[in-house]
Amino acid sequence: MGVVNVTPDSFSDGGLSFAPDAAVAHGLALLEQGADIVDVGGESTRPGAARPPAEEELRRVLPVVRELVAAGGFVSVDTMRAEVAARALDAGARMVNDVSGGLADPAMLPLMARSGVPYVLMHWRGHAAGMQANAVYDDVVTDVLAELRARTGAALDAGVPPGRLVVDPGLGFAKTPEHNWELLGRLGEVVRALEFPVLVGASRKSFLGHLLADRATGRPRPARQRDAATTAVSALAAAQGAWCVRVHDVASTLDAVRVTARWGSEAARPARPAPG
Ligand code: PMM
Repeated sequence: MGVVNVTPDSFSDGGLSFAPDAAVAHGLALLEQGADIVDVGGESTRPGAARPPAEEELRRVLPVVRELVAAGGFVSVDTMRAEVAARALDAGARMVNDVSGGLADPAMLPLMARSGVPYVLMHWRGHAAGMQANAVYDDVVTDVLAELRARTGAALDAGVPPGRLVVDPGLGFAKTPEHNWELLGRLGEVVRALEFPVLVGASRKSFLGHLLADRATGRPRPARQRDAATTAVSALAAAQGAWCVRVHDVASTLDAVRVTARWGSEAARPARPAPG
């Protein structure tokens, strides 16, 4: 899944695709590189970010969705608002990526039940403005799994078909770098515990910047220089059974997941008989 942020303030690309034309060109480039899905979002979710009004989110997202659909792309809309999701689906989007897992807008789950498109339900504990204060867990994997199960339960109760649900541990959302690493280190456990496909969004996130901090100054690695690390996470996440990785640089991640798939098919082959 390639990321198309139509925001002036995204941490990872600093508003590079804010103009609709630039966002469309960027989305087309990601499709050309081999993205199976392009994820179009008009609200920055970085810690501390203020929310745009719904009209502004619609203004950002709809023209970009329309153009990418017209070009034949499989478009997902990254939104917490049912109204934005509904309008994006009308414009041809075929999937909804809701970082709030249906918590931000009570109209979202009923909409997902009616529309029947795939729905990504992420682990979330509140809006960006105050979310890092909620980064408190007894055991991050156990707690995230329990909260995700509560959300998938709510979605099923609302009538969302089980075959349409995708879950996401929500790296960086109300999580410290330690929490993110523990979720990744135990990703196999997360994948096995949930009966739904798992999406992982680690791309360019600040925990990678901290890991790769400059040895002399201690300054975190800037967001746009975290793609090699993201590629490594993509390969490892795929090896642990992730269904999808959400990334800014599609080309490098596609290579990584192809290597992982080839490696995995070899590892799964029955042992060859000993020579002679
Ligand atoms: N991260 C961001 C935005 N949307 N959606 C899902 N499902 N999972 C994520 O981890 C996720 C997301 C924030 O990152 P960005 O600013 O690079 O888009």
